[in-house]
Amino acid sequence: TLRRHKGRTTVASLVERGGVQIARDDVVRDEPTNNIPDTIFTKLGMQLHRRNQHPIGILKNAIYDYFDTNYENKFVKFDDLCPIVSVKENFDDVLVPPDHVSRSYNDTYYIDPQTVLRCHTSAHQAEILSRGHRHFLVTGDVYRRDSIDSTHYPVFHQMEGVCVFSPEDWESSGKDGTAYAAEDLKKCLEGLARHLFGAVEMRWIDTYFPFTDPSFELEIYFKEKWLEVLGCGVTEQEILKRSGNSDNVAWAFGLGLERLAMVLFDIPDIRLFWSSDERFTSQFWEGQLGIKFKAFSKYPPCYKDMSFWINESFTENNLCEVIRGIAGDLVEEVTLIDNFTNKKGMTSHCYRIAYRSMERSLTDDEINDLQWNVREQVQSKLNVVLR
Ligand code: FA5
Ligand code: MG
Repeated sequence: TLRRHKGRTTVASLVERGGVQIARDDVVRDEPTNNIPDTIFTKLGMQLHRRNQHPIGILKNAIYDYFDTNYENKFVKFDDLCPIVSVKENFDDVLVPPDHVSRSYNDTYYIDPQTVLRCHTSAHQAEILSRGHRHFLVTGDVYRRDSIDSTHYPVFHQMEGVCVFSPEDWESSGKDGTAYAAEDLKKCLEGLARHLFGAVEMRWIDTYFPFTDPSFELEIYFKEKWLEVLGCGVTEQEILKRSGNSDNVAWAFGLGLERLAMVLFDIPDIRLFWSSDERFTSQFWEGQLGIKFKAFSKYPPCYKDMSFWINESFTENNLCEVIRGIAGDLVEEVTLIDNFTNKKGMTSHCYRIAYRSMERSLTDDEINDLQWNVREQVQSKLNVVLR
């Protein structure tokens, strides 16, 4: 493969990642229109959800089983759609307003101004509906600029489910289409949670999505906290109308597969899904849902604090991206621990960075090196003033 550095070359290099071919042009990459770092780029095509021995793949197959059994194999499955999609597919087609924050370069990875790494599997809803499908599941890797902690990672996996009803489905129920679909949706997902977990504490939260109304989130009680595992709702009529379903009603959901797998297999940190350490990978077996992960290490974390005066363009996502660019999966958590504004109106933030390897002990030298690099790049790339 051709790789170019610096220099104003216009030759794009073709890079292939697990069947995904993309033109990669280092000139374009250096423009602000492309905000995809190498740590993310190298995840394209890994497709953890298609590995039958990996917790994400095992979970996907278990959810398939639930739908096959309860819906007589009606749900058509897609798990190999390209994660590189148009802005139209990712946002416009699911009615995300033009000024919605999720469209910003701070939240989404852009390849160019019209092309993104999908930030949700909902990016495929409209197209598949337009092709005439009425029951389907879409599984895939999704990408988001986000904060750093044990339940957030910039690449994760979602499964989308869509189910379309026609008037005859709800007319005999005495309910209107929306009420019928909302009730069916909750029943379906509660059944799925029981299929996966048996007894588990869960609760529904009302929320907002541009593409559904009403909208809900399901939370599961895990390690003394409520963990959000999915978003769902009754599909906005406009989406159905555009796809030739004017008289119909539908529900849709988007599951966070890592979140569910963390609960199911007792996996304490989301970074572990990316581990190739045999002590992780060898613990899971195709088709086996009952396995509880045995932590093979509790290496000590190391905390480093860092304070700086922010500027107007400072965002926590940018900070996290810089830190991850240097420390990769050695960074476990980034937390704002102090925040104040002085009399001159200058705002100072203090962040605590937790470094910890899942696989080994880190040396003091190694951590000091990382932290030194982080300080330097935070200063130069984010234009903040270290204190
Ligand atoms: C969505 O992505 C909607 N597209 C879901 C949806 C589909 C709603 C269809 C209605 C109809 P949300 O941003 O809440 O919603 O993400 C869905 C799930 O992905 C979350 O509940 C969570 O389980 C998971 N998730 C979100 N961000 C992360 C992250 N950074 N790391 C790991 N999992 C995440
Ligand atoms: Mg509405």
